[in-house]
Amino acid sequence: MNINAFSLENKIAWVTGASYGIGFAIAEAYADCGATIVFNDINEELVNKGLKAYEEKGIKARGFVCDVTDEKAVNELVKTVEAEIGTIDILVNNAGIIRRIPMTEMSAEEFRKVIDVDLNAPFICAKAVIPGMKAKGHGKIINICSMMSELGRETVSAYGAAKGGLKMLTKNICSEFGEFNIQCNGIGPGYIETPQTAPLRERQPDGSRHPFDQFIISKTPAARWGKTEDLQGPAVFLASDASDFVNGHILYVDGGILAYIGKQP
Ligand code: NAP
Ligand code: GCO
Repeated sequence: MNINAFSLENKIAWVTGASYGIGFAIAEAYADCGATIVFNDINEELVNKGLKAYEEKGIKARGFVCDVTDEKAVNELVKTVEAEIGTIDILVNNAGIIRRIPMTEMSAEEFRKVIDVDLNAPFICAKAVIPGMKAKGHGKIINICSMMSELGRETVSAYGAAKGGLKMLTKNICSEFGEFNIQCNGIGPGYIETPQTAPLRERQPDGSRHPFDQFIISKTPAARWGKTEDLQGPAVFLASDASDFVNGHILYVDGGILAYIGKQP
């Protein structure tokens, strides 16, 4: 087998919302495999924070202030990248938000906001990069889904609806553009230690673990939360030539939660 199939040399990767967290870890892995990194975040402070973090890792990334829900701004970003760096070979739709609110207490506006960032924006960003990928004859689109693409739980109705829709958007991009050698797959992280899940892991006043933290440990065969590094290998695989015949697939990187009924209390 040609192990260079996992190389990302001469590839341009755009990872959305990648100043820190899962997006940063994926972009770092891509850079380690030879890719040129482009990332965006929602404000200049975050972009500068990200640029500093990439620099500390020896990565020369290009950062853009861009709200992924703003189609005009997204198209401008892609146009600038294509003019100044080159056609985007790899898009990772990573930017996302969650609002943990009981459904009957959630406003329609709050629901729409989550759908806008977590589902509409991946559509906007994919639509922006596909023409370049078609012209170049290849492309990789990776949507960061979730276990909530498969399961529900209290207080995350908007997030689950968005991530379930993102799973199906992944399958539709696969269906519509596979003939142009564009592969669109998803990564479904389990429970990962990032700022987004920090509230679920906060120590209790008596120093004990958060009840939800204990719950996730009991539901995970690996008996631990995931780390962003756990996602790097799967993300490189889906961005590389090694996955050219993998399309429309959601790769769950969850330590086995989705396969496990949970440890008996
Ligand atoms: P995170 O720590 O909240 O980071 C998300 C990043 O996206 C932040 O930099 C955020 O900026 C940015 N962002 C939010 N809205 C944006 C917008 N409109 N335009 C541009 N950037 C925007 O999240 P994470 O834990 O790294 O998660 C990254 C992705 O993985 C998300 O899609 C999340 O749903 C998914 N995921 C996470 C887990 C987990 O356990 N952590 C598991 C499964 C899936 P701000 O700092 O301004 O919010
Ligand atoms: C939650 C968590 C999850 C994780 C992830 C699981 O509140 O249940 O935030 O949604 O972020 O999506 O795959």
